[in-house]
Amino acid sequence: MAESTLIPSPDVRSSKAPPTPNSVALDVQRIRKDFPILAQQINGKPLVYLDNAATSQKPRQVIDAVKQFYERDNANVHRSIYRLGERATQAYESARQKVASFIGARDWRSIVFTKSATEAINLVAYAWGRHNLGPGDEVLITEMEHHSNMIPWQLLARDTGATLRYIPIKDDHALDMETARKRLTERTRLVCVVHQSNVFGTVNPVKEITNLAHQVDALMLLDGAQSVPHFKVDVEDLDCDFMAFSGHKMLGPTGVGVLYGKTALLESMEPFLGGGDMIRTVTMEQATWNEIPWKFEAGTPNIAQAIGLGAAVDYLSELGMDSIQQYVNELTEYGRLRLTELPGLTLYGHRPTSSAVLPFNIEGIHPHDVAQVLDDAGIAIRAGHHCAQPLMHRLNVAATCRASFYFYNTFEEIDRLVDGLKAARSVMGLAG
Ligand code: 7TS
Repeated sequence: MAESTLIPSPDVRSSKAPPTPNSVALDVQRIRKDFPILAQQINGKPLVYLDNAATSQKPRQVIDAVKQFYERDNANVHRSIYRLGERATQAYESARQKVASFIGARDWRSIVFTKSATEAINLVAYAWGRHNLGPGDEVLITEMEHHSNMIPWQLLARDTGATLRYIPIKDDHALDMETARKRLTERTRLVCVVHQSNVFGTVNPVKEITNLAHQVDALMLLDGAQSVPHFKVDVEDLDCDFMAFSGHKMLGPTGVGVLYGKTALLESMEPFLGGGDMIRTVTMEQATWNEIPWKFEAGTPNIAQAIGLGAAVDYLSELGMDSIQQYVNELTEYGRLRLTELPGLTLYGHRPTSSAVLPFNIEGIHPHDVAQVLDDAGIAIRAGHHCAQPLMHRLNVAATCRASFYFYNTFEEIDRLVDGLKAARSVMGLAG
């Protein structure tokens, strides 16, 4: 690691004093009471959950919405004339409208429920990519992508003969926009970019990239898996053609994700999966398709999970995305400041545009050992390649530790993390 070409984030030791805890309008102690899981002890110590980039915890309001659906309204959707069926359909479709308005989509028909961000991206790769791309066409992605926004394009290139190209990152871990401009040509048909990196927390200049993509008539797909939970994302303002995200990273249940797509595009696309509900008429030989978005929702959807996601959106909206963003920014900045107290610690990431995630390594300790020692202290962080192996390769490391925050985390929990890391150094016999 000593030979890594990485540059650590700019010196934060000289930055101003830590922010006053809870300096924005979030009553975090009250908020924490909504999250039953946070009240537990691990190994005799209060749980400190700092793996929010992997999945968020769920407030009682979301758990109750799912429970209430199963206890009161459970029936299949879009097919039953009886009351329960009507209530289930109404609740499912109302969740869709909540999601549409949460991301600034004018038309609820733009919202396709999938099982995850991963499935949403694959939907585009199959239902658009395999019918529109061939040899000579290019898909442009970045070196910063999660495997979910990389493997579907590798498979698409393999199956269609299209070429997959990359926007590299610079040594300061920001996207190399100069190269991006050069690689956007008339051959580029689709550009797929992570809005906020799950490894760095970097927020990429996606509006600028969308403009560049549209100048060469390429479509723009945003991976919003980390951004949508953390700040106000407005698809109309960004003008992206597609956006994928997951419910479970934004307080919702697992098993539900979203594909946003411009309606004209979705209408022009072939179906992804075939089955019930996605058809209009069927004969023994052929079929015609349902209207969007149901054309892309074959079979019984994840009804309870979508309803839970609707409750999650209500919860986030009530707190306010701007307050959430500001509080998490302050937590991240405080974490960054505190982490640099530790000798031998390298922080990765492009500081001015990153938040919510702190990736780091401590010289002389394997990331998995760090995570193990922290777990003994009740602190959950991630250690590994974060489903971004090419990025790890670029950083010249096999893995990193990663602490990732959400609005229910506290400044005291960051202090616990730092104490845990000091303990890890001492367990490993490192001086200082
Ligand atoms: N895109 C990004 C940027 C992600 O961070 C993730 C998951 C995905 C796509 C895929 O989401 P899924 O819900 O379909 O799995 N990220 C992580 C992570 O950082 N640790 O565990 C999962």
